[in-house]
Amino acid sequence: MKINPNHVELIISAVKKEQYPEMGLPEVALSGRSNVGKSTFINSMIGRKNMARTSQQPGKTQTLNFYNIDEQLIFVDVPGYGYAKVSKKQREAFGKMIEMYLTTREELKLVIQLVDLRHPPTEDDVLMYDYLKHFEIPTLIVATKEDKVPKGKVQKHIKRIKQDLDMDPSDKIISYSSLSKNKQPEIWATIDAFIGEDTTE
Ligand SMILES: Nc1nc2c(ncn2[C@@H]2O[C@H](COP(=O)(O)OP(=O)(O)O)[C@@H](O)[C@H]2O)c(=O)[nH]1
Ligand SMILES: [Mg+2]
Repeated sequence: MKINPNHVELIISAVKKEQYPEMGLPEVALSGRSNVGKSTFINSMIGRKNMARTSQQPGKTQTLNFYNIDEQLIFVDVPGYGYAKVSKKQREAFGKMIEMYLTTREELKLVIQLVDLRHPPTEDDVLMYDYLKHFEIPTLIVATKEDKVPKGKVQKHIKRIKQDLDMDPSDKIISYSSLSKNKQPEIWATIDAFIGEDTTE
């Protein structure tokens, strides 16, 4: 997919369902721990430095942020899980909103779950992946911050992530660096394959 970086805009930071866009565009949601690099990932994919706001304060993104990507798809930046400083009540409220979105949103074609290539998945990462599989939500795992892992160790870390997540063999995992943007074509091709499904028939 070719994206014009100038044709990217934040449609809405939604706190409730009624605010979700009704443009009928396919949606790709980003999920992952706070600070894993979701906003940076979106920025790197669209070739913009500051479209999705990256957080100095982790856990700050507490809304579902819908980004119109060149009228071709919508990236949805989902609040990061596993952030301790959010109150339990707040957490439950976000949890409900995210759950509703993930399980009922027809436009949702793919969840890209970001994990940190440097470390084994956290308990929250495992829970999130299990959740996605339970609801049969198409998933791509992107193991990010690849630039911080020595080249010779990348495969070993990928293997560990696959094992710890008990990954479905039909799901794909791609290591990625939002700085070097290596393998961006492969990620776009994967996104294309998932969002293209409906239009081919
Ligand atoms: N070295 C490196 N740093 C990254 C990468 N992706 C994100 N970061 C950094 O990780 C921090 C958290 O990123 P952010 O996008 O705000 O995470 P979010 O909370 O998941 O949205 C920021 O300081 C980013 O610059 C990457 O691929 N490589
Ligand atoms: Mg963010």
